[in-house]
Amino acid sequence: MAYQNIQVSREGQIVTITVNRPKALNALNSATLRELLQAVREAAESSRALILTGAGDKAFVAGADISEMAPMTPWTAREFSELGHVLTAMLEDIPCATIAAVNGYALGGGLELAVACDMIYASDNAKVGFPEVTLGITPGFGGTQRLVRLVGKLRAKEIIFTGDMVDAKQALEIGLVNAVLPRGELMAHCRKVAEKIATRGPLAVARAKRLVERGYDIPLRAANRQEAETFALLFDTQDRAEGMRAFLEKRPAKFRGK
Ligand code: DAK
Repeated sequence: MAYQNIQVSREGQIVTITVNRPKALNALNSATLRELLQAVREAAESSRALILTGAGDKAFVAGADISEMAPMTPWTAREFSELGHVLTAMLEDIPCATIAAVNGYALGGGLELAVACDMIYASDNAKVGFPEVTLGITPGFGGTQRLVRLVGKLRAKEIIFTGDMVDAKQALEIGLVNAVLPRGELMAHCRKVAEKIATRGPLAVARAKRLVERGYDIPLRAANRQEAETFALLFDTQDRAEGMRAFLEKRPAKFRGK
């Protein structure tokens, strides 16, 4: 499919999706959200890892597109918010690993995309935050709920209530990003992580992702039961047999996702 607002590239098992509206600092309008939905769905079916980033050297995504939001009615705002919720939930639900390469501003809806990814790596010039309250609104794509789960209530409320930006170093200190890289090294680092994950057992990675995501919101004992069941089920797979045989034969495993 030809996209107007994003670019999609593939290297082996890794798909990179770049939000490509650099003149608007890659702000998300509804057309971009729809294209992202389509591209993420396709990547989920054909790849082991997905890297999400922004075009240019200034921004990952500077939020929802304010010029599109300004004339919205409560009803169209609700529809817009739903699109963002479907996209962020899809990033959590798909079996492949998702990595946000935050190469500059990740604000509002941009940070909401990042915190829905499995891992976040930031360039040293990155600035993240939720400026929604400066516009008289709240985050609308799940940001309040995902941020609090990552950094805890005190820090989440400070970020959301003040609308202040947090720089890359502070973001690392509070556990909002996995690592900070010099800006020229960000994409290479993300690719390296993605390539490593792509060599691991794909069923195991997909199931581990699901266990972490689903287990978070249910009691520990129920989550641990799910873990035990998943662990047992994977013993029925060819990949499990291959992984253990490869270890005993002192060679790299060749996983087939079966
Ligand atoms: N939307 C539209 N255009 C944007 C934009 C945005 N979010 N961010 C930047 N731009 C545009 C600017 O208007 C400017 O366009 P021109 O004037 O050149 O035409 C161009 O990008 C370059 O921006 P600046 O000239 O401002 O660049 P600076 O380096 O001076 O400043 C900045 C960079 C990131 C600090 C600044 O651009 C900025 O503050 N941007 C806005 C950040 C922001 O407030 N983002 C929106 C967050 S709110 C909901 C659904 C969703 C959401 C909430 C509720 N429901 C429906 C309930 C989500 C909301 C958000 O994401």
